[in-house]
Amino acid sequence: MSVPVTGRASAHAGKSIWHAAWLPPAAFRELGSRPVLVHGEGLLVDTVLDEVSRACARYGGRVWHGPPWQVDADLVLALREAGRVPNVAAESARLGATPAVNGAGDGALGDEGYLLARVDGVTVVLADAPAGLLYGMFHVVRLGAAAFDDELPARRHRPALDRRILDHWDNVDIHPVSGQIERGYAGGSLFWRDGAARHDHARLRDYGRLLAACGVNAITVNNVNVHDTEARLLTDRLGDVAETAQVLRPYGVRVHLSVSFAAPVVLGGLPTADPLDDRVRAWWAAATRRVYQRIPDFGGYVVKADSEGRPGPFAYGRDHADGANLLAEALAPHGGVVRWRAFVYDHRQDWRDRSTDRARAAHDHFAPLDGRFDDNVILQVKFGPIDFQPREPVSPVLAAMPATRLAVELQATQEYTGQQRHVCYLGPWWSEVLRFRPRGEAGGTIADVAAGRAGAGGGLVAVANVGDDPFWTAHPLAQANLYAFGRLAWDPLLVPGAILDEWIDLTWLPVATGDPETVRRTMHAIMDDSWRTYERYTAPLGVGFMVRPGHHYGPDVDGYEYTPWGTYHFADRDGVGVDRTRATGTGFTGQYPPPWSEVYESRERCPDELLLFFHHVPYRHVLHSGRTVIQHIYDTHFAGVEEVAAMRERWRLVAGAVDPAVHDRVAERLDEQFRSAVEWRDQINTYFFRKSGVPDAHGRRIH
Ligand code: GCW
Repeated sequence: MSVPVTGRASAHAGKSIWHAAWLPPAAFRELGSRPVLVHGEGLLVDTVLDEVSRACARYGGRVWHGPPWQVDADLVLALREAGRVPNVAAESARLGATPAVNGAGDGALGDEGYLLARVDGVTVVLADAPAGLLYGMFHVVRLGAAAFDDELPARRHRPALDRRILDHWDNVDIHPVSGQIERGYAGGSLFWRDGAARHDHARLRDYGRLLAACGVNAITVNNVNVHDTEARLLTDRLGDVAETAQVLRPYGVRVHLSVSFAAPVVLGGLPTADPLDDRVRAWWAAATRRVYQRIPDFGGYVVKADSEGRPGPFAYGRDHADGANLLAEALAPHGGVVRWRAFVYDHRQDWRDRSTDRARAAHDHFAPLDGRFDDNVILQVKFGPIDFQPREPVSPVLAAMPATRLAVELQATQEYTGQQRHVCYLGPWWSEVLRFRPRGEAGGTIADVAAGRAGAGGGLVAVANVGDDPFWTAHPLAQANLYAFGRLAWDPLLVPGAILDEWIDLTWLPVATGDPETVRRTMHAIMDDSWRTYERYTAPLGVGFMVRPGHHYGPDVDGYEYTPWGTYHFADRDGVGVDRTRATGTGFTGQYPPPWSEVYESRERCPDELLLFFHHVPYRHVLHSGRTVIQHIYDTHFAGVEEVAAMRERWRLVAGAVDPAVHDRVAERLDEQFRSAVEWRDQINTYFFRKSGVPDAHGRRIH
């Protein structure tokens, strides 16, 4: 038997119907079938109450909020500051009179934390602020029946990072090149359509709900490439931003705005946007004051400056610190931050010039500025030195600026990882990045860098992968990337396979599937290793790109080789790869601290998967795996295609066990993934066979 899983919004006849993603009504079955007590006041407490009430109406439970308090609750959600809880177990937990709770460790719960415990047969969530209660409630939902198990350990939960943000690259107008959403693969924007706000509050609210349930607490509503109409969101179109903020506020999601550095000129009519000019400073101060008048909890600005043609401080002979501090000064009185992007490089370089190296650019520009940024500046750094490739080393900027708040930027939208036509679960890749220790085993992780002191660092950001597609992410399995992003931002030490289990449990509920265990096994078999599968059939050994220029989908080995974009592989008849060593190459390895500066410098010690990122080697160079580079290329490309074929088979076997609409959508995408993987394999293998003249050791067909 299979039951379609749609959101409550399916009731909105005539409006779009969308998939419930990880919050179908049945996810609330356990909570909704019990007596629940909610104690406390506030906007987000009202959200909790609303969620619990709807669940109880559906599943036969009851909810109490305020007197008369005659209730033996199974679940108590209480704000500690609201005073005495009319439930013996919860009250003793609140007073710290319960040994299990006291054993759960000390420490304040903060604005978003909560304590979850099972006390004398009652499940208790305590928080010090309404957002904590909301996150605690979603934790109970995640646990399902286990939330009411007497074995549930008492624990305090706090996010490791305060800032957990999704940047939407959405345009208000349909841009002639980048469309409604730049690098968007899931239909139109949730916020904007064809030059105007959409006002689709039901859908937006559901989006906020999905975000809160995985821990995301902020979004940016427009593209970092700020075009003319979008620039005006800061001024005369601010009302649209305020409206979005209002819809998302009950779910604890704050709104940020991408702004143009040239705003004082294009919007304010000033002759200059020079960051040291007093008129410019006054203009930003006034504009920002107006933003906070309309949106008191506004998060802040995002700026892409002097990057890929965007305006910036260089035009006035100023540097990035001058530029960022200008906006920081305007935001500071209101508690806002400016996220200044470090994605700055020369996109008009001469491919003949082998000394210029795009990988070096962010460090060259920003590392010397460490210590010059104001406290409310966050430097937002792409996780790798190039551009969201399926494999890159971690950006050395993240180890070079101890006196600056740094945010790590990931890309959930799958620009370079299959554009939501290919299955590519990014949890394992992000986890690897977050656990990387740029100073070696004795030093901290990238997650520590993003967390800063006590979580107050720059945080974790991802470019969003959702749109108005009924499945939110077009590929239904790409929802897992959004979910995993939120969960990793909350706790970077979570294990990607366990996150996937959470997502599977919430999304593919037993009531909706004929055979939950088979569905779970199938999901894991398809998704666990899907990022590595993608890596196998695309550009090899960390060399990157080899995609079609412009739209970046599908293979084109030399597509970028003779262009100004700085993404080259330098394949010739003898070998392939980019020499980024200090000894003979661009010197990029010198931007890393030890031990990585030494490890990457050495052809022998460099990890196989990054060899061609750092070294130009002969085709017969032998990897740690024992295979030659050329044989590795052939083997992985044949293997990658076989793995996709196996995914497709597995998916066929669960037809009938999942919602037919979801099944069809995934099946159609897997067909395309298979076609595309074959194309990648054949172009890459043929290219390197023709260049090298080295035959495949196994005599397989190469064209
Ligand atoms: O990867 C590149 C994308 C651009 C994007 C840019 C950026 C928003 O191809 O579309 O522009 O990165 O991160 O600014």
